[in-house]
Amino acid sequence: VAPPPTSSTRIPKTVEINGKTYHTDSWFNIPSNVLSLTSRKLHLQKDHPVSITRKIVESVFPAPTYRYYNTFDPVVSTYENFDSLGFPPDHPGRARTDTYYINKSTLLRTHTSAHEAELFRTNPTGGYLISADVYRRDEVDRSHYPVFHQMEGARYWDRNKVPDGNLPAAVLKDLDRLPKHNMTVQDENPPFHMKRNPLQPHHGPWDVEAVGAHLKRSLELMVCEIFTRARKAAVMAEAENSGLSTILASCVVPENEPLEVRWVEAYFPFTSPSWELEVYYQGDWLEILGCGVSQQSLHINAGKPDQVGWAFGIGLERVAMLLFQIPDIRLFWSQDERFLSQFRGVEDNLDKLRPFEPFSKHPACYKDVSFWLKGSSAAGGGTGGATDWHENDLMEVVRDTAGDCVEDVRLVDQFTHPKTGRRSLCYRINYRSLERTLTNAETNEMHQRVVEELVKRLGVEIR
Ligand code: FA5
Ligand code: MG
Repeated sequence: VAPPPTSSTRIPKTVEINGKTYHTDSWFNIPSNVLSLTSRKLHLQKDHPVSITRKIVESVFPAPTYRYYNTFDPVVSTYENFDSLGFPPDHPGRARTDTYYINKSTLLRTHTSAHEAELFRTNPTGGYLISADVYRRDEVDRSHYPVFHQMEGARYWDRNKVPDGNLPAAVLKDLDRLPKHNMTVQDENPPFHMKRNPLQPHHGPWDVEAVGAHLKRSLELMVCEIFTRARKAAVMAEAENSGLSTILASCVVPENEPLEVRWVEAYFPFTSPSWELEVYYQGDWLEILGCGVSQQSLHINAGKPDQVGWAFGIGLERVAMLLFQIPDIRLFWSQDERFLSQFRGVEDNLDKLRPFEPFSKHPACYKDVSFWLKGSSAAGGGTGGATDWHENDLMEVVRDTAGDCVEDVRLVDQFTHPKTGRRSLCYRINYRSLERTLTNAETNEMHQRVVEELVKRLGVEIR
């Protein structure tokens, strides 16, 4: 049953995305600022940090084994994005609070895995990489944006085409051909029979042992490549800034203490077992990708029941932020020359890669908004309204109204009236432009509009 439309969006009859027209229905929930980003394709914009990052990842997964797919349209069916991957009908990711729908059966992909079922059927080689823009309704802060880019990879082997039908032997032989690295890897996970991550009925333990080992080494090599380049860039910049010649600087790039990574058990409906790879970075473990041994049902449904292999998905912005030391995810969308010019020429010559140098940081301006939720009064007849509340709706109103002038939005206080049962929330909005200093008058006016839109679209009552 289609829920009523979120009050935050007026529904046009049709929308045009990348030259194609789609009919909407009551599921439609895409604000115009998000629609307008569907044509940007940062992963294909030469010398954009997202594109440079894509190239570096591609270099670790070479053709012809891996074939590259970089131009898939962001509009996919609900079936492709969820059902084909085994997402249960009640999976929270399907909700309209989390996903941008054009209509009930058509949406903006939330991940590159939406193309997995099709490529398992049609890709002519033993592996592939996809890079693409993906869309999620989400919170507002320096590492979340409703549009970001993912890279998906897969590698598989056909049981009937390997020597003696010995799949593990063939996979281990390929593993042996991969380069070694000197990272410190923590991996305490048993290779299979984990809770929620059972050995699949079509796999023997040695299949999983071998495929998992190939997967892990391949991804460790990728992370090693990225971090080695990031370190080299930082050292070169430091040397240049202190007046060393670049030739001399390139000789002093140190052998740093080995990079530390760890494998953590994870869960995805379309892999078993599944893991996430975390990197120790500036004192914290940072998740950078999800992966696992592909569910055999996907290969079977693709008409290739004898294929066995692995898949992963990585966030390109997250990697690019580390690689270039980019502090705020909004910067990727900047058309400001002071941003773009810093990366010119890097895609063709990765030795030119340097950390991003922030242009002057403009002052922050914090404004609070406190309100009672719609219909949350006991006297008003129950709790109906309060249960409709979803924070992402507020985030979207803020983005829609103040655009990229908002750096983050945080819940700072909440309160339920002991007698009436009404619920009150207080959010703190940080207004800060990346490109200029906002005037007081401008910020006040913007905040005023945000408050008015919250009342109009979400029916809250300002305190
Ligand atoms: C997925 O999207 C799975 N499709 C990944 C996968 C593919 C698993 C194939 C198994 C096999 P997840 O939602 O965790 O998983 O996202 C994967 C990566 O995308 C994350 O590790 C992170 O690097 C990046 N990512 C996720 N959400 C965001 C976000 N809001 N902003 C920036 N990067 C994000
Ligand atoms: Mg994750």
